[in-house]
Amino acid sequence: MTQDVQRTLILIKPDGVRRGLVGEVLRRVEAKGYTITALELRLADDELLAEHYAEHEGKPFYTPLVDFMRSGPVVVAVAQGHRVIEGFRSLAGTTDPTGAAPGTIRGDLGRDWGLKVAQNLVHGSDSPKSAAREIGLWFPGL
Ligand code: DAT
Ligand code: MG
Repeated sequence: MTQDVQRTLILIKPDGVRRGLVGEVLRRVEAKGYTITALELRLADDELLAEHYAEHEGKPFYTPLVDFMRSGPVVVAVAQGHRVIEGFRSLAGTTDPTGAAPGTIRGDLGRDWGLKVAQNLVHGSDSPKSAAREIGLWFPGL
């Protein structure tokens, strides 16, 4: 396999911060062997979240999603490593935490709380293009 060192944007969402799971999520990223190259706790504003979730604008869960994402601080991180974009998505598990596989962050630690938006603890970029865009948004100049 050819070397493909990538960077990905990871968010620990407000539910993860509130529940005290920051260390657990970062532990899993590091245990997998990825390197954390940027890390910050931040309260995101509407403008940034609108950019970040632009692809979901107009969907029924869009407004609840943005409201949820600014309901408390998020941890913003960049992780680096060979195929880390796919690798972190695999660590995170599928979007709906109820069905996410045990062993994944969402599968082990998340659940459906019966709300309008899925609270699933983490975000990870889904492609090299998204990763470049999202890292530029959250860490301009990085
Ligand atoms: P992912 O975070 O797995 O990349 P996504 O980009 O499709 O998922 O959606 C962004 C977030 O929006 C997701 O983490 C949780 C929420 N969400 C997505 N689809 C949803 C749905 N059908 N109902 C409620 N919330 C949803
Ligand atoms: Mg997504």
